Amino acid sequence: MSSIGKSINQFIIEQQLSHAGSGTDDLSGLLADIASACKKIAHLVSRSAIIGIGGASESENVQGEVQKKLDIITNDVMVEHLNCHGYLAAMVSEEIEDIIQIPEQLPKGKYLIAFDPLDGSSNIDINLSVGTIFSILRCPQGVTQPTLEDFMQAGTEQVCAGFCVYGPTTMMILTTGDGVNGFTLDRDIGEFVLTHPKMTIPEDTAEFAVNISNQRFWETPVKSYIEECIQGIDGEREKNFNMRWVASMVSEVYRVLTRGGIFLYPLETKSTSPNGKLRLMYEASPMSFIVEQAGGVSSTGYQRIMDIKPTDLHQRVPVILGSKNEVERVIGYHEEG
Ligand code: AHM
Ligand code: MG
Repeated sequence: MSSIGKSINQFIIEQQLSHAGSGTDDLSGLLADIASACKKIAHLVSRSAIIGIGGASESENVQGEVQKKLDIITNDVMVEHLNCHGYLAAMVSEEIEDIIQIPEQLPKGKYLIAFDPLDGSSNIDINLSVGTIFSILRCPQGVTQPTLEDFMQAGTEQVCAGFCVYGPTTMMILTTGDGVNGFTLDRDIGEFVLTHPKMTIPEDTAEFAVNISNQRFWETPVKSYIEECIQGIDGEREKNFNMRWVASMVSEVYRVLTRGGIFLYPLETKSTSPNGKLRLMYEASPMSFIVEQAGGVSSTGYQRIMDIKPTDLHQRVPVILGSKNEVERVIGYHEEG
């Protein structure tokens, strides 16, 4: 029987039952809370101009970036939806410097979460897609007040990763390590329903995404690769490439999941942000889990991103992900030096 149209909650519960064989655990409850938060965020994003919550705030986040009003509001939405049902022991957010502990009077759970509540938020005011990215980890047993060390887990330890895109439609993309499924928010019934089962990334592509204005900072392997894409049919590749840059990772990864492609935010040797721009725990790591589960590859150029054990909550890493053959080609250039 087709599972198209199944609600996200039903889908997760059935997936858990089919694997554990015994019953569901807190993960389905936690995912239901995340879905509720994302529905609220979708609503706020679509009404931001009408209700006067567009534009910049007066504060900066831990990375010194000016926060949008919606960065702060959506962070609060995530925290409020996720801290009260006893599924989590603590949270990490792009917008908050330290670990967010669950208030003392509330029950603690067995999971940890890292999230970017509104990725690509520079796009809000120009009416382009933005999104929410999250990564779920297990909290070490017996820990009720998690510390930095408890969060320092490699991407391979993730229990679940997902992201939501607030675009022409609102979509949630999810993996629990058993493939990747896409759910569309049906606003008539207020539910995410399965519309894109078993998403897979084509192994080959002729489309790349990179912020080419940073070209002067890249290392030779990335410079050479992008140069050969630009040369197209006249160069070594003997085929033409197309380029896209939305400046919203959720949209770029969604595009890669639907029609293939390669996305790069590489190492930038002489810039102020030498490790690239993207954050490991709530951007690179969850996206890498999703990309690998869809048959793609995700690397810094030198190392599989899923293997990196973080040393800091807001650590940045270079990201090169997408269609297998293309990413492996770039990794090959890094190996050649
Ligand atoms: P953000 O979390 O502050 O929104 O930054 C992350 C975003 C990604 O979604 C996107 O890939 C990148 O920043 C775009 O960077 P740039 O401004 O260099 O184009
Ligand atoms: Mg972000």
